[in-house]
Amino acid sequence: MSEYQVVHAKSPVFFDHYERKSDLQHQTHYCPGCGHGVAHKLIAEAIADLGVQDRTIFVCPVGCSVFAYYYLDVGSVQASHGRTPAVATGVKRARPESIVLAYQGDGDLAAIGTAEIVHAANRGEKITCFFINNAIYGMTGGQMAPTTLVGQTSTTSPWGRRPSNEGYPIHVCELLATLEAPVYIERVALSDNKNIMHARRAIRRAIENQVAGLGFSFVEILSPCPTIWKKDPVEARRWVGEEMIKHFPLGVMRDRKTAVPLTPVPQHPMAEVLEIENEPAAKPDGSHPRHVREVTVKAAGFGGQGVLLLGQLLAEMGMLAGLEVSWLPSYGPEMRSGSAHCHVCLSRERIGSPLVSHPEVLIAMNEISLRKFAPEVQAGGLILYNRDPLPENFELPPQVRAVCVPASDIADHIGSAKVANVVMLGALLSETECLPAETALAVLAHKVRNPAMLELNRRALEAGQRYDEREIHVSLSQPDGFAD
Ligand SMILES: Cc1ncc(C[n+]2csc(CCOP(=O)(O)OP(=O)(O)O)c2C)c(N)n1
Ligand code: SF4
Repeated sequence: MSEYQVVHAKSPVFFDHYERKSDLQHQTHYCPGCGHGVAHKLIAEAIADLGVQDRTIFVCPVGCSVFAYYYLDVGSVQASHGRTPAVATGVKRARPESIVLAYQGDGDLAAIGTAEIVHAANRGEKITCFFINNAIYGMTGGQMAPTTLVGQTSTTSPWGRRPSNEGYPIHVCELLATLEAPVYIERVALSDNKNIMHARRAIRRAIENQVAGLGFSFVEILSPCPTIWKKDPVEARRWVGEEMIKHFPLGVMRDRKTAVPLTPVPQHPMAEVLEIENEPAAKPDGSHPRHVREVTVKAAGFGGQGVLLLGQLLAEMGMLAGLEVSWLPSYGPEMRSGSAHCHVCLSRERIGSPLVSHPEVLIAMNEISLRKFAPEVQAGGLILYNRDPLPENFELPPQVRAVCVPASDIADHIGSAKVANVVMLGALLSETECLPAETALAVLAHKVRNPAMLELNRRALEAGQRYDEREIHVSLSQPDGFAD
């Protein structure tokens, strides 16, 4: 009878099921013998043991480990290729109490994102970076990486890496160890059980440093990639131990118990930086100024029509009203007459994404924008069009209302074509009642310093609101898509 019991349990930091695939939800997408799976396991165990699951944010890279967020039950952010340390910097600075883990492959970290890792390390960001060095670009089929060994073949170096043509492999740990700020740098290997246990300690140490509020910690993990190396999992591990370690020696290259003292940068509240007075988020009874829960707007037109400014005005009004806001501009290289549009969200709750794919309100300052963006408007949504009537052969999307407000003509009449955007703002406020007009006046008074121009803006706002009340031309499409 056995005197001991083998217990096999998955770390609670892993999800119970991996929902990426409809079947085999207990399996990751990694190839058999891949180092990523082992590295995930060691990281998950360290997070669980240190009791920081609830405040960990994992920044996923582009590469084979792009789907790490399907496995680790922690906060996740997906960075674009090479940018993981930059994204981690932003997250850590915005949420200093969180434990931010950046994770990258060698193509991602040492080629595409060389600048990001060097500067994050040099700034001594209080983040933890894990660097999976498998000497190759795995996900894209085996191109040469900066870490590919001399003589190692790859799809882009079929003759074997030659220093005379491709340079020598980059030793990232040694490179970062020339910088002042990092507190911890170590290279480990997933080559055999002894080294894996060593990697486990290093990973834990690098996270512990962050829990203790120390600075930049970095662990390079030499890792097998059996598929691209065309070896079976056992051979691949052996190759890590026999070949990779020869070229990338293991060991601790930096270990400071305290961070290099850097003078902390004072952080100021956003309202102070923007020189605005922030009203309380809600009235004492918990209600907000208007009934708005969330309004999403896309404003589009030619460059020069003030659509980006219109979005900014709305966003600043939202801020004044204590709402969460976002403003995302999009424009071409032309300063004038190119197309421009912006996405605006006003919400009582935190905004997940500033991208407005299906706006409730489209402000179309020209026909091109109307035709381009109208199909995106949500059912029950509204289009404000800067002309009366709607163009011929234009079909409103199902259950969308269009209101024609010739804002440019009205602005000309007032005395400046420049205020057409504010006429539209007036019409928007009166149509949706999303925010009170006084908020618009307060924002305009803050933005427009010239008294004559401010007066024009005030009249434009009023004209937009009044026009909406009097001469409005409304078209309404039926659910089947036919305008009435
Ligand atoms: C800017 C950019 N360049 C190139 C690519 C294509 N790409 C996707 S993954 C990848 C290689 C990733 O290799 P590595 O970082 O070593 O990770 P591994 O897959 O080996 O884990 C490349 C080149 C991309 N998505 N974006
Ligand atoms: S290709 Fe290599 S790095 Fe990618 S999952 Fe397979 S073994 Fe892992």
